[in-house]
Amino acid sequence: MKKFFSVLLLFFSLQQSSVGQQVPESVDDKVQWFKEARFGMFVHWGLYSVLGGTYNGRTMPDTTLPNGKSWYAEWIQQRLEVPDAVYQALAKQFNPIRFNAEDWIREAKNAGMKYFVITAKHHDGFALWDSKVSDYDIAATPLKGRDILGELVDACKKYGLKYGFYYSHWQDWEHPQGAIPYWKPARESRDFEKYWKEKSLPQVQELIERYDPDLLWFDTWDEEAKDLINPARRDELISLVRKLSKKCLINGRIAMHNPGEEIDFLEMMDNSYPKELLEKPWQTPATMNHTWAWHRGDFNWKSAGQMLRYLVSNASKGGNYLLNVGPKPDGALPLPAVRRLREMGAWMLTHSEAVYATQPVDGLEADKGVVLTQKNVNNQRILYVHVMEERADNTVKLPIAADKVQRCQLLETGEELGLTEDGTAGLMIQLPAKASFDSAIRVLKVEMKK
Ligand code: JFZ
Repeated sequence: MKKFFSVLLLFFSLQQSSVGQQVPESVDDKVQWFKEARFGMFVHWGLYSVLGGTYNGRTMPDTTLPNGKSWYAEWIQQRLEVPDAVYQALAKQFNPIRFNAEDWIREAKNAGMKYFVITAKHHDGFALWDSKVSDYDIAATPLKGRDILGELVDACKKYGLKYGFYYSHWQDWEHPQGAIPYWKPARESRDFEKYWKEKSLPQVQELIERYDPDLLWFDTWDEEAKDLINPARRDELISLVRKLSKKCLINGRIAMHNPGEEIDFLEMMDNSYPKELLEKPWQTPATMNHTWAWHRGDFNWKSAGQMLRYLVSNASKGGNYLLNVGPKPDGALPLPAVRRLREMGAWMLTHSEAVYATQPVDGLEADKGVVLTQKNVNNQRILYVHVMEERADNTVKLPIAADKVQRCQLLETGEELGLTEDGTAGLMIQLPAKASFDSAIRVLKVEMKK
């Protein structure tokens, strides 16, 4: 009987820990998954997706655009000066009949992604969930009654992905006191505090209470944000998040110019890749083409191989790669994006052990076009040599002594590779014949002697 009870007790405590909110033991602990994840999916989806880069016969980029360069589809309201009323009425047209949360998350999972971040509210101010704070939200669309974010969260839980939300805490083009782009004349009463208190903070609170996210992705980038998102407001928002969640990570763009010490990870500039090792965990948000949200006229697709090289080179510096997809207004993912996700996933299928939970290798110079990651498995050091370019002589040099190496294999197939000592230069590894590869990156697995 006693035994029965203790088994019962054990059963309940196990239940507790898997069902209830997992409470990390230390601050460091809660960031651990992020440090190991390496690859995530970013999604920009909202009313701007309905326009897909075109308004009133004009398609971005357009020579009349202010400030030339970016023609992100999610910026169309500003870029093509869509009147507020016209833009906000797009809510009635947002009817994604092909939206299926599991389809999206399965693509992310199969690509090898470990987390998912979606624009709960972008700069336009439209909330992708039914917000008590504002009527400018999903409830104003034909989707009324559907909980899009909830469906995505459930799918993430089902497929084992961490999840989080982009929330534009600074710019809000709908709220009369939300911040707007610098080229617009300042709003009459610049009572940002009003917006902050009645929309920004309460919506962040809603997102946490309703969906219990693993991370929040805040966005500031402009000089102007410095005054509005000053250290006091930054810290106010951070304390709110900390008060409501033990696990929710906060990114550095909460206050890009002065993120402070309390944030959990750094956010690189868009599509930018640091050269050196960084103190904090970090990630690069990146696009597959130019735009973030879906744009009918953006054909600047990067190849899967190129994106894998970004992913791996970030991993070699201890960082993550948050790769964006812009779903169409009907909820389908664009096919060029899907093909790239699947190609990347095919590579990850046989190479992910060289990516997830690896460490950078400091102080070991590899050949040009070659990057390194490493991990310890049962006290054995394993070095992964990512060969990202064709090698003229089909060999790779490594500055380590041959007698330190136990075994060197091609990761994908397990084929053992020939090693020769290359005098003082170290080790010369012979790659298999080129003809046997069609992959963007060949990975050598070098097991070091214990
Ligand atoms: C911001 C948004 O304005 C954009 O729509 C998108 O959501 C992106 C992920 O983030 O855009 C930025 C932010 C920072 C820089 C450039 C664009 N930056 O620092 O170079």
